[in-house]
Amino acid sequence: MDMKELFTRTNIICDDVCSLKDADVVVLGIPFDSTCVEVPGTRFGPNAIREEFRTHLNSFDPELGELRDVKLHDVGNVRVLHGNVPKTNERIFLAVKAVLEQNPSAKILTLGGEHSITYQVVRALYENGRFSYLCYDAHTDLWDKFNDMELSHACGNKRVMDLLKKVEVRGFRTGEKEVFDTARSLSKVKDPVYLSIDVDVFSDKVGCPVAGFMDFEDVWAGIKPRSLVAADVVEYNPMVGKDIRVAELVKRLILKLSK
Ligand SMILES: [Mn+2]
Repeated sequence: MDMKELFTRTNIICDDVCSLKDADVVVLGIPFDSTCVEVPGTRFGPNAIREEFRTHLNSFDPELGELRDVKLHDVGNVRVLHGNVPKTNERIFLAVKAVLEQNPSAKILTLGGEHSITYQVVRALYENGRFSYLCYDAHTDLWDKFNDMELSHACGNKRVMDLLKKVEVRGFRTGEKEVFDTARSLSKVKDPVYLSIDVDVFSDKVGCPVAGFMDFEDVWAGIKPRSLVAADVVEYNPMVGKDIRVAELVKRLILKLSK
């Protein structure tokens, strides 16, 4: 499949400042939420984040610098097949591979969509180099199967763990005893890391809200010193309401990934 079959570019985060080949940071949206069991709508996350990014944010950050100086490219949204989990997963994998083929050193920032998409991005990046996996999530996402499905949003961290072994989850505060104990038993991972942020760690504008939240700036304080190979921001659900901290997080991640 070529880029036009894999991506739709009707809404992009900013006017492109450089081509895909020359970019340091590549933004990629995955508007998929077909395994969601609580509040559907995270499929609207990627475009909502872009819209809020363009509407509310200044391009300058006092600590991280100027966004206009970043060699940034938004490749658009993966053409997902709603309701078809296996085929969408395969397409996500191919889409990330297609980006890496044109720009092997690109730092990819993925906008979800539900959390099941993360595993496919990690799988595609995995052949490009070794890294650990750090996840912020109110849930452990360590189920082996959920609703009799291995590729559910609730199994994402488990699938990544099957592949990478080195996995750490932070901010989890709900779950069955079995998965909770597994999450607590995980060691701290070393850099470099793939960073996955489920927005439910600090927000209730999500697909599966959990009461009690980490402070947004505490989450950022944990991310700030890390060395990142790539990142994703998932589970934002603009159908529940707006939370512009998500776009703010995306802005900081773009600036950080560009360093
Ligand atoms: Mn979660």
